[in-house]
Amino acid sequence: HSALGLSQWLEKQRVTLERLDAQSLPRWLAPRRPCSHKGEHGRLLVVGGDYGFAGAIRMASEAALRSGAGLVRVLTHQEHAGPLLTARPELMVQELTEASLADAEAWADVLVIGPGLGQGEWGKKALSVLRKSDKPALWDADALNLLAITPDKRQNRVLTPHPGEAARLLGCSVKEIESDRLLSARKLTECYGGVVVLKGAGTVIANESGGEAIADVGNAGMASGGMGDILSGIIGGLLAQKLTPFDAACAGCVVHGHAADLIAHQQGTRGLLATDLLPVIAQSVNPEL
Ligand code: NPW
Ligand code: AMP
Ligand code: MG
Repeated sequence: HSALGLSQWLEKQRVTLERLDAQSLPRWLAPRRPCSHKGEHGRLLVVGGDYGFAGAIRMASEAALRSGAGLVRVLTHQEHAGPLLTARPELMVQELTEASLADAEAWADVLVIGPGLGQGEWGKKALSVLRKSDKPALWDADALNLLAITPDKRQNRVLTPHPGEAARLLGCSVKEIESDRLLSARKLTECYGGVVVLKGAGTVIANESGGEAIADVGNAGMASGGMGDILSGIIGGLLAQKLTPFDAACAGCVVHGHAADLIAHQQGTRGLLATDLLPVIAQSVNPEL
């Protein structure tokens, strides 16, 4: 991936953190047991996709399937259910209602909330229900914007802010976040607990017990809409496969960036689409090949 420039850039920034790249993947992603079954690979619930953002929930839930989650269930608006099922019949899609949310929360091993959730009453209500759950969870996008308004702290949660969301969570500017990305990630774990994935070129992963690493993968082709929604699905899918929150975050960032690098080597960075990653995630998540 050095041809894509990230490694040299990290070198210049004098980054001293543990650098994770495609070579690291086998430590988290052992080949599957030949006799395994779908229940063993986890039940994941993905909630979001308000009007105007239906693509986000599709990208997150498809990425979760491609990262190997056993079963992926989606709760969204009724109008988005049909197109989602046509695109990806492997998904189990229902309208988001009080009853479906209670049922799906009880069914799931892991929860992903935020992609395209919006910050209106619809999204707020879903988040207020799921924040009472003690199941491992990934919060992204609007779940982070809502968390900034009503903060809490907990351990078994992965937060995946981009610098704009991180600035909202810490009540500071994007410039301050970017001036010391490791310090920003540490402050975020201190305030909110769990694992923080501070996204951007050289994504930083940190937890409160001092686990810290940087993803030395990815490229500027990833600076395009939907890329973060794909990452949420990948990390959610890995959590469902019982990786610890810190390992799921580290492995997920590497799977994501490595998939984008495989594509960028073929077609360059400009014009790379988030959905281009979907078929390549399977390659990235099977490092024994
Ligand atoms: P600026 O001003 O652009 O430079 P928002 P969002 C800043 C859904 N999506 N470094 C940025 O700065 C998501 O899931 C749906 C520095 C701006 O201030 C969410 O639910 C899609 N600054 C919802 O849309 C595809 C950075 O953050 C702000 C930065 C809103 O999410 C798109 C922008 O962020 C999208 O995923 C960086 N690296 N990155 C779909 N197809 O359905 C960001 N900023 O206001 O949180 O909006 O990220 O687009
Ligand atoms: P989001 O802003 O939520 O869509 O997330 C964007 C995703 O793309 C994150 O995983 C970022 O780390 C990644 N990304 C964006 N720009 C770059 C870049 N220049 N180099 C590497 N990764 C990037
Ligand atoms: Mg995002």
